[in-house]
Amino acid sequence: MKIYIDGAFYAEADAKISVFDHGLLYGDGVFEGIRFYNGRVFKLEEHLDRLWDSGRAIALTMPLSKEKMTEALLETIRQNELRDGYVRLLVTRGIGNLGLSPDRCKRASVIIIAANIALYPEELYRNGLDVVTCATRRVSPAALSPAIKSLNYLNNILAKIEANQAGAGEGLMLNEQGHVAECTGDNIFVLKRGHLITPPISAGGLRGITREVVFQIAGEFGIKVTEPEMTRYDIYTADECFLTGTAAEIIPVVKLDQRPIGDGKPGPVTARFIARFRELTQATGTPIYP
Ligand code: PXG
Repeated sequence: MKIYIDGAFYAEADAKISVFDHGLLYGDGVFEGIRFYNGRVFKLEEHLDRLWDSGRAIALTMPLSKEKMTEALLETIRQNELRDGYVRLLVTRGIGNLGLSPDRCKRASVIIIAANIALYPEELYRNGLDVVTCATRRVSPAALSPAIKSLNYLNNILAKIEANQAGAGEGLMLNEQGHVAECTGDNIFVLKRGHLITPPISAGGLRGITREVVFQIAGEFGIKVTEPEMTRYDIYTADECFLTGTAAEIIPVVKLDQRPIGDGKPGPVTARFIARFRELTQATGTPIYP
């Protein structure tokens, strides 16, 4: 595997960063998880736009232009001779001292890792996921906006530990008011009486790029989507439910807190969204090998 760090490629064993990097010392940095399919990067511009927004929100100056970042990312995939996989793109605050002020960090560092993704097992797409509600609340937007895709994922990790301990596939996270925010690494949708609902971003979720694709597909299908404040009741009483994320793509949910959703099997509308999503990932995106 060849890993990009600040303009050069390194073998896995040599791909190292300083222990004084504030990405490590404080989780001070931003990132994106991006997929490529069939020789094309899916929704690359959208991911870079979000990365830039995350950077601006934490007052981090990007060390590369979007054009240079695009070229670095495509070249990393080419160096690894991959056509299908996952890219982790990180921008850390860079090397500083042991104080938490970023003033001493002269230059942000860019790390790009391209790999074959460990996909969720295919049977989960056929059988659906069990989800449990986590006691850990999504961090308040008044403290740290959950719209920032930062290297600080402890809030999500603590919730993920709860989901793992419960033997569930994902954990549902509520905000401080008890409204549904999102799952630990995915957005959530439910279908009720033919309409889709998903929590508004203001409830404390990430503006997921897969979520945006679901809005687009819903438009094609003529299915109405709204973003009301949601509670667990809306999920318990739904006809269908699914999660969206770059890693998970679109994955059916069949249980929340041991209550079967709908008939307890992945729903037919969910299946149509999964099929259309797969068409889009196979046929659209930025070509890697011109
Ligand atoms: N919410 C959160 C908190 C996320 O981290 C999503 C929603 C979905 O967004 P996209 O843009 O991917 O549709 C994410 C992103 C993993 C993993 O390994 C998942 C994400 C990030 C990092 C790792 O499962 N999901």
